[in-house]
Amino acid sequence: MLFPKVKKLNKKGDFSFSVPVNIALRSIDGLSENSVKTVFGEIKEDGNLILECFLQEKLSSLSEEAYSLDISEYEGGLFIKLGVASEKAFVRALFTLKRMCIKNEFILGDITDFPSFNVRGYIEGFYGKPWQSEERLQMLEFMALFGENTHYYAPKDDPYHRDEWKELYPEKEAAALLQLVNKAKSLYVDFYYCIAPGLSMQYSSEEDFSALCNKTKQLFSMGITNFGLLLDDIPADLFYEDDKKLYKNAVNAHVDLVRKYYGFLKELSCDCRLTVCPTAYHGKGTEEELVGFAGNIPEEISVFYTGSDICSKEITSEEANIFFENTKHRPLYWDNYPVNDAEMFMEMHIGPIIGREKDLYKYSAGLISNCMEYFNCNKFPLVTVAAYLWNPEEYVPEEAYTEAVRFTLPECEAEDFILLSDQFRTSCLHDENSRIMGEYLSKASVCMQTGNFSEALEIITEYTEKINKAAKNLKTRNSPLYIELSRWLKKFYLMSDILSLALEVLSGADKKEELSCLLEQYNESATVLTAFCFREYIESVLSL
Ligand code: GDL
Repeated sequence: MLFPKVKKLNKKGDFSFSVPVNIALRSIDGLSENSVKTVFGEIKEDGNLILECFLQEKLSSLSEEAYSLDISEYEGGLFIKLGVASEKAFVRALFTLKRMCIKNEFILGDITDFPSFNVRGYIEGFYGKPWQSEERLQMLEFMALFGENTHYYAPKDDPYHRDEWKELYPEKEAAALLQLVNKAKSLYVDFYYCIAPGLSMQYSSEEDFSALCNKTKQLFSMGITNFGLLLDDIPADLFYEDDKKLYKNAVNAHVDLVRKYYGFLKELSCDCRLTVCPTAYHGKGTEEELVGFAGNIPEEISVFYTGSDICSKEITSEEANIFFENTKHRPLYWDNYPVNDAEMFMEMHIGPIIGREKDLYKYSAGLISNCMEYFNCNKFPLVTVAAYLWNPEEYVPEEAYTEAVRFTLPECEAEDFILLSDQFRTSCLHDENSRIMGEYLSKASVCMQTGNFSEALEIITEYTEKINKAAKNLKTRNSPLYIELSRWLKKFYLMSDILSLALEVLSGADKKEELSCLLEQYNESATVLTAFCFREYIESVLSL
C-alpha cells in the first residue's frame, strides 16, 4: 500500500526487488543531484532503480510540491520517469520512492501527487527536557520522509529561547543549531527559529528591542530567515510601569512589538518570514484580545492558534473561517497533540490524530503538531499527522496508525507494540482508551450474560495470553523507545499479572485476595493506562 495515500494512481501491478536496491540517474534536467544523495545516500552507475528526472511546469498548477511518477519494469529492475514542479517537489517525490524502498513494495503504473495542506510540520514547543541535537536531526529526516515541510524550533526549556532570550548562543550550541538549519535546507524543510521574550521584556524599552534584534542577527548569520515570535504563556497584563504609561494594555504592546520586529526582519532581508503566537491563542476566534492582536498586524504574518481549546478535541473548518473573518489571517494551527507536558505528564499520547476536519486545508494556513519530550514516542502519532496533512480526504486513522507502527518498528516488534499502545489512547482527542481490550472484554461479557461461560473464558484466555506474551517480549527490549516508556511499561507488566491472576480465579483458584491486592496497587499508580473496562472486568471477577 502507498502510504501516505497519493492523489492519483493508475496502478498496473506490484513489484519488489529480490536484490538490494541501488539508485542510478539517467538524466536530471537541471535538478540537484545533491537532493538524490540527501535522500538515498549514494548514486550508482549500474543501479537497478533508474531515474529519469525532469521539470514539468504544468504540475505547478496543482502545487509547488506536485510530482508525477511513471514506474515500469526494466531488465529486472525499475525505470522511473519523475516529473516535478520544483526542486522542493523533487525532494518530496524522492521521499515517496524512499518509502517504497524501505518497504520493498513498489507499484507499477502512474502517480500524480501533491499535498493538500501547504504548511505541514511539527514544533518542538513543549515544557520539559529538550531533545538532543542528534534527535533533532533525526526527526527532520523522519518527518521529511512522510512529506512534512516545516519545523518550528521552540523548546520551552532551551534557556536561549525563553528564559534568557537576550543571551546569544554560545559557540557549541550555535554549531548544533547551524547543523540543524543546514539539514533542514537540504531536505527542503522550512526551519523557523522561535523566540519567546514575553516573560521579561519591557516593550517600551529600546534597549530590550535592540537585544531582540541583536539575537535575531546572530540567528540570521546562521542562515535562518524564518522566525517565530511567541507570546504564549506569559502574563496577560503589563507589569512594567513604563509599559503601562505607554500602552493601553498588553495587546497594544504586543501589536507594537510585532510591527517593529517585522519591520526589522524585512530590513534584514526581504526573504524573512514571521509567525507569531498571540497570548490569547485559543478560543472561538472572536475574542477581543485575539482580534485586537491578530486583526492589527500585517496580513502576511502567520498567526498560531490552537483551536477552541489549548488541546482541542476537534478542529473544524467553520472555526477556521470564523478566525479568518475576524482577524483577516488564516489560522496556522499549533496542534497540541501529541504533546503530554504540564497536567498531562502521566499520559502517554500514542495513537492516530483524529477530529481534524477533512477540508481544513482550504480554510487554514497549515498545521504544526506540538510534540512530546519523549522523542521516539512521537514518531507514531506524527506519522499519522503527516498522512492526514498530505491527503486528508483519504485519511483513515487506524489504518494510518498501523502503517506508522510498520514504518517505525521492526516487524517482530509491531504486534506487541500495538497491544501495548492500545492502552495509550487517553488524551484530549480520545474519550476512549484500550479499543482492542474493550472489544475482547465486551464480547466476553455478552457471552457471560447469555450464559455461555466457556466461550467467555476462551475469549478472555486468548486476550490474556496475548498480553502475557507481549509483556514477556517487551521486558527483553531496551532500545530508547522502551526506555522512554518505562513508567508505562511498569504498569503494563502489572496489568499483565492481574489478567493472569483473574483468569486463574475464573478457573476456580482461591486467589481473590491476591488479585484484590494487585488491583489496589494498580489503582494507586497515577500513571495513565487502560480504560475503565479493565477495572470493571477485574472487579466483576472479584465479585463472582
Ligand atoms: C501551551 C503552550 C505549549 C504547551 C501546551 C501543552 C501553546 C501555544 N503553548 O499552552 O508550549 O506545550 O500548552 O501544555 O500551546
